[in-house]
Amino acid sequence: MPEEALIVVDMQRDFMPGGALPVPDGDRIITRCNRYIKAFMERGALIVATRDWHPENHISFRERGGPWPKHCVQNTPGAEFVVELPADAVIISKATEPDKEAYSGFEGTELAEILKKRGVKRVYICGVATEYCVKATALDAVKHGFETYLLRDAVKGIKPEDEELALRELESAGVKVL
Ligand code: VGL
Ligand code: ZN
Repeated sequence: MPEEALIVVDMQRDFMPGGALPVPDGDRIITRCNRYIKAFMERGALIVATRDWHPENHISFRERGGPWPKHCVQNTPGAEFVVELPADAVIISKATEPDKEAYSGFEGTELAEILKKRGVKRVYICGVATEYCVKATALDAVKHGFETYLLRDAVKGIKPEDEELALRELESAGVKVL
């Protein structure tokens, strides 16, 4: 049983430059994420990829008074992964209900149960955006009792100041920033 999992958060087209809700320089961590995916596969870790997977009328969209432009709509090119995932990767779709927002990969999903069932004790996290979905996922990982590591060189935030605050908050919560 794998003791470790790599959780790749929301590495999707709409979060990259040119997408609907771009993370500045988000594309600069694609290669690093791909390298981590390979390295973790080679050491027998479970590979998990979360994806933002919104219905057309999601509550977080501006049309409904939410903070974000329409992004990562289910089964559209903007929702596609930009990283290379193995065939046996666990794909976790989140924020799939019209009236519920979910930044964390653990929120409203089976992720915690899947990790526990597979014997995972430690999780390593990379992806976007640091101060939103990466942060929420890492905080929930700690809450669920996983030893939690953040791969600093393979995350990217929307605003550098907010990203710094998020990293400090994560460290206070017990996340080890590598
Ligand atoms: C995210 C804003 C809206 C993220 C998702 O993946 O960090 N941010 N939806
Ligand atoms: Zn979203």
